[in-house]
Amino acid sequence: MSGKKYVHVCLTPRLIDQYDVSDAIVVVIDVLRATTTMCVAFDHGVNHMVPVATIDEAVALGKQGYIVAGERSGEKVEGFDLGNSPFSYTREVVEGNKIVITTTNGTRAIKAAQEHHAKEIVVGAFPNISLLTQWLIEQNENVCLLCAGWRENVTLEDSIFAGAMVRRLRHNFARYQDTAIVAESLFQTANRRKRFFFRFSSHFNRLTHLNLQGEVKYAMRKDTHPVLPLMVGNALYDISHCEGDYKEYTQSLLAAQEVSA
Ligand code: 3SL
Repeated sequence: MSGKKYVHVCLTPRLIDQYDVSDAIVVVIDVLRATTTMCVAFDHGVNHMVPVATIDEAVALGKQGYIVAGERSGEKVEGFDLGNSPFSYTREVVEGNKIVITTTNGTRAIKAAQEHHAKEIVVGAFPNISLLTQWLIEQNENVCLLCAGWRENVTLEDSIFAGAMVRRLRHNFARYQDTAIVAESLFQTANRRKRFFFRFSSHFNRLTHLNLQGEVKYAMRKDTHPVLPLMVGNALYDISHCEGDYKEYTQSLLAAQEVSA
C-alpha cells in the first residue's frame, strides 16, 4: 500500500511547470480521442507507436517504414495513412506494425511530460481504466494525471476521466491537491450522466460537426481495451503482458532502440 505517495491532477499541459513530474508516473489523458485511439491500437496488436509533435516529424518517420497517423482539427492530415479515429485502427491495419502519430493535444501532452522529465509516462482512457489504476496502485509511486485538454485549455471530458481515476486511487494514496478534489467532484456529479455531460464539452461539438458522435460514445466505454501503453525511449509499448517487474522488458526495448539508432 502506497502510504505517503500522492496523486496530482494537472488539468492542462500549460500548468505542468507547477508539478515535479521527475518523481511521478505521469498518466497522459486525452479521452477524445488520442489516448482512446492508442488503447485500441495496442489492443489490436500494434508493435509500438511514436508520438510526435509535428507533421514534418511524422512524415520523416513515414520514410522509415512507419504507418503515418494523425489529425489536425479532428481530420486526418492530408496524405497520412490514418487519422485519429479509434475505428480505423483495426487489427488488419495495425497488427505487428509501427505507427508514428501526431495529434493536436494528446501527443503534445506526451511530449510535455517527456520534456519535464517524467519518471514514467503511461497513456490512460476509459478503455483501459481498470487495468491502469490497478497497475498504478501496484507501483507505489507518485502519480500525476495530466489532462491533454484542448490547446492548453481545460476540457470537461479529460477532467471527468481524471476524477474517475482519483476516485479509484483515493484509498491507496495519501496526499491530494485541490485539483484532484475538483476533478473527483466533477466525476461524481457526472458519473451516471456522462453522456449528458460530454454533450456540453466543446470537443463534443467539434466532433459532432464532423459527424463523429459514435466515437464519443465508444470513448466512454470502460475496459474495452485493457492495455498499458508506456513510453520507453521515444515510443509507446504495451507492457500489459509483463508479469512482475516490467523494467527488465523496458530495458531490453531500450537496448534494442540503441542498436537500431
Ligand atoms: O487533440 C488531440 O490529440 C485529438 O485527440 C483531437 S481529435 O479528437 O482527434 O480531434
